Amino acid sequence: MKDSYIAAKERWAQKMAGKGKRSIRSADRLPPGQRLVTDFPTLDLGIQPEVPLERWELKIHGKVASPATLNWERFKALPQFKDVSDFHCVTTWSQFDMEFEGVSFFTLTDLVQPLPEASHVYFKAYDGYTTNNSLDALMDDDVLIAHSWNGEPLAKEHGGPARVIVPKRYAWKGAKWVKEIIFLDRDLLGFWELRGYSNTADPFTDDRFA
Ligand SMILES: Nc1nc2c(c(=O)[nH]1)N[C@H]1C(S)=C(S)[C@@H](COP(=O)(O)O)O[C@H]1N2
Ligand SMILES: [Mo]
Repeated sequence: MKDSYIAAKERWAQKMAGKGKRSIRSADRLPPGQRLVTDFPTLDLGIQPEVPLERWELKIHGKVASPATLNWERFKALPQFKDVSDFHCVTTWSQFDMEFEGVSFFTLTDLVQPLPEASHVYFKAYDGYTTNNSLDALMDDDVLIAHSWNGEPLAKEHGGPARVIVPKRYAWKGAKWVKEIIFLDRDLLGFWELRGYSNTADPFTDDRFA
């Protein structure tokens, strides 16, 4: 078991126990080339799918021991996780102190049990969008599937019923209207990753394009 994984899960356990530390403010908090906004812009492919809660499903499968298809009731019955993070879009806007609530990625991996060969994760969304992440990038204390933002159910334009939040990556790495989470034993590029965007997408190293 990797030390970085254990450390991240420990930080997450502290947050789940209500003892997590808030992100520390510093002069370096805004990544290079970004400007601060407060109006949470929306970005999508021009489609904002309407997914009624009674038809919503999240299918989690691939290289896992216990695949799961969650309906809304089962998803909301999982341990709930609230966290505050900063949000960075590759089109140069960032917004600080975004409070998202949902189900943490650690809770999902505890549920489906990724197999040892699982190394990457591919996300599919209800609008046809796809994106990918390494499993390492997701096994962090701030990654979640969010259904609420700043105390309100996530609006449709921001990916409601539920979206993925990966704060340490540019925001295109988090699928809005998430529908499927597929664990893989190899990498598979998503929509923007196939179109010239960086596969690692680290805002703090200006890592925008491949
Ligand atoms: N399903 C889906 N997810 C998506 C996108 C999309 O077009 N479809 N756009 C991505 C991009 S480029 C960004 S910056 C963020 C924008 O989230 P927001 O519209 O809530 O600001 O969602 C990401 N997730
Ligand atoms: Mo974006």
